[in-house]
Amino acid sequence: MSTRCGFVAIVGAPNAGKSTLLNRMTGAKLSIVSPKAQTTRFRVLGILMRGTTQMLLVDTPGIFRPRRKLDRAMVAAAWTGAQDADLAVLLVDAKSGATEAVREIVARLKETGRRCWLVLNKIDLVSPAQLLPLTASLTALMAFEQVFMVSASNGDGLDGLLDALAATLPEGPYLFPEDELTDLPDRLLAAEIVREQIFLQTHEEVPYGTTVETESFKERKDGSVRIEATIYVARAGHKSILIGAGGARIREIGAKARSHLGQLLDRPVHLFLNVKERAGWDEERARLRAIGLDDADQA
Ligand SMILES: Nc1nc2c(ncn2[C@@H]2O[C@H](COP(=O)(O)OP(=O)(O)OP(=O)(O)O)[C@@H](O)[C@H]2O)c(=O)[nH]1
Ligand SMILES: [Mg+2]
Repeated sequence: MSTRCGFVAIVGAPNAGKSTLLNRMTGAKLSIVSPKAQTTRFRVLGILMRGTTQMLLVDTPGIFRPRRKLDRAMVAAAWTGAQDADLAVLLVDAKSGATEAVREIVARLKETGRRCWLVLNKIDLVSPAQLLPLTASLTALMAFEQVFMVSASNGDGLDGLLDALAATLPEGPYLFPEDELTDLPDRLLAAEIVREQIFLQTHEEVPYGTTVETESFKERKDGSVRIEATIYVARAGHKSILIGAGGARIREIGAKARSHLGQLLDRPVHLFLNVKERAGWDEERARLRAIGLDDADQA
């Protein structure tokens, strides 16, 4: 029996719902999600079996005009994801529509000459009458092979999308064991879950000026795991906001992240967070490497 296997990169503007889509399609929490733009910072692989097809779904950082080294590495990681894939899926927030940011991405996708499908997301937020003109304005810019309309949050339209993806990927052997979900190491997952809480619980510049690194991850004899993580902040002011009055904010970040990680790792978690001020971390190679942005992404 012949099998199929291939990479599908999910690309788009920040906040389009790419990570929500990856999680929904794989049925697992692999990539963190928040209502804020620029949540995802590196490529996240989700492995999904559908019949005799192994789909390798790649969530990528939102594409925007980068300023900092961190931003440049994020955007470069997104384009590398698209470049390395058999197929790119451009995810567009149907509510925001064909914004300038989306148009710029389409122009660049067109230049790459990659196979590309258009997927309109968040259709639960718009009236069906708005979808046709939006599709028309985007397909006028580029010849997408196929167009789908979905809601990553409630799952509408995803079955059709998954069936079509499974059928279009090239024939070939599976590249990963069939029961594998991702290649994301637990240490990185732990840091990401802490960062997700920072994105959910702090505002303005604070989440963008923050990175999280797992310092130690130790399995204990009683079956629990002890995790120590450092939160680097770019400014002293951010440190006091993160810690909060009497340590209330950092306690809440730790409590939510610990409970979430306990579910994901399926065992009790002891989580210790340490906040350190480190001006310029977002320009430091070592910090970027620690979150999986390799040198190739730092052009
Ligand atoms: N109503 C609705 N909200 C959605 C849908 N998909 C995603 N969202 C919400 O949109 C916001 C952004 O979702 P993410 O999945 O983090 O978006 P992203 O494209 O990964 O964003 P970046 O990583 O910042 O590029 C979150 O608040 C999601 O809950 C959808 O289909 N419908
Ligand atoms: Mg994301």
